[in-house]
Amino acid sequence: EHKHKFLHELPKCEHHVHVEGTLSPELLFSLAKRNNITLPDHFPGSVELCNERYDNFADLQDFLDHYYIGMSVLINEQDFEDLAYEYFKKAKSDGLHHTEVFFDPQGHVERGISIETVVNGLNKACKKAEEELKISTKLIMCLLRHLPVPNCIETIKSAHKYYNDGTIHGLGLDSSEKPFPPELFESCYKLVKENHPNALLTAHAGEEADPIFITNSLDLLNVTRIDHGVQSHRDDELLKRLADNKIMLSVCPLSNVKLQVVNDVKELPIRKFLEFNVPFSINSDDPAYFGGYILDNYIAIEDRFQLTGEEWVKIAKNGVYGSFIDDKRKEEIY
Ligand code: ES4
Ligand code: ZN
Repeated sequence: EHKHKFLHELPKCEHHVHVEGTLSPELLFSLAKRNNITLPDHFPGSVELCNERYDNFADLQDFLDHYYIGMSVLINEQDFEDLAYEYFKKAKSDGLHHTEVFFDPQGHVERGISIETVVNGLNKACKKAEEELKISTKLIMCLLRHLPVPNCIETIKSAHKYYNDGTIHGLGLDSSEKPFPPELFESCYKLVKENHPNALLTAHAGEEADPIFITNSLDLLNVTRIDHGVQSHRDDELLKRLADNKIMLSVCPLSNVKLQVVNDVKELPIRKFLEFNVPFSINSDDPAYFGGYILDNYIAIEDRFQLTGEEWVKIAKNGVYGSFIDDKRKEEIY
């Protein structure tokens, strides 16, 4: 049945998936109908036209322009629950054990959907997935870096109660990278760190931008993980630092191809990361838009790099070790 039985059975953890990026064209149009949403004229008008559009993103910004329109069909708590639970079922069928899910509250609050609606719906899906699918889940709130810092601060304040009651477990930073460097968000990360010292801090860095964005995210935002981080291969000192401090990179191979960060998966610095002992995990990012879920991303790496069984075990163990779960859960998974 499974051509890649070994990869399917390998215990996989996902650390980089945007729940809004799991919105398939099918679900998008069905929610548009259910919620009476009229999509703009320039938006692809069918599942087929969406899939064509998804093969032709020029870069990150071109993708994001489409993505923020797509999420406008998400209105009610039930929509968020349905969205997340569909993803959990699919990921489970790929052999996933644990997932840390990003969401963008500002992308919803700015169109009049309350953070309560978003978080309640997502949290219901998380609880159901833990009970029925026996996977573990964590929600990580991301700040949209193209929005003003005061808006980000307000978002954090509105989320304090969810950090306190354990519904939200971390802070991330996403959206357009190059014009909005990490140093802009120092006060945001400080606010979360001071109020919620156990929250996981992570940030998208070095997806399209220079490795200095990674260094500054470590130095100024105090993150303990880097999302993407593939540009780190241009700075050997940085690679040593990532290895020495066990900073895990959440790499997203199919995303990097679709957004033209690389021309082919074979250009990713996977061999260099292994050589330098930089921990990394393999992730889907926005699977409904980038042509594959977590197992497809593992398969893409295997097809290009023919890793040994030992190398795959090391990657899987690094993913478990780098997950935001307690030691008991880590042992259960591996
Ligand atoms: C994203 Cl690939 C990527 N990069 C930055 N922000 C994002 N939000 C959703 N996908
Ligand atoms: Zn991402």
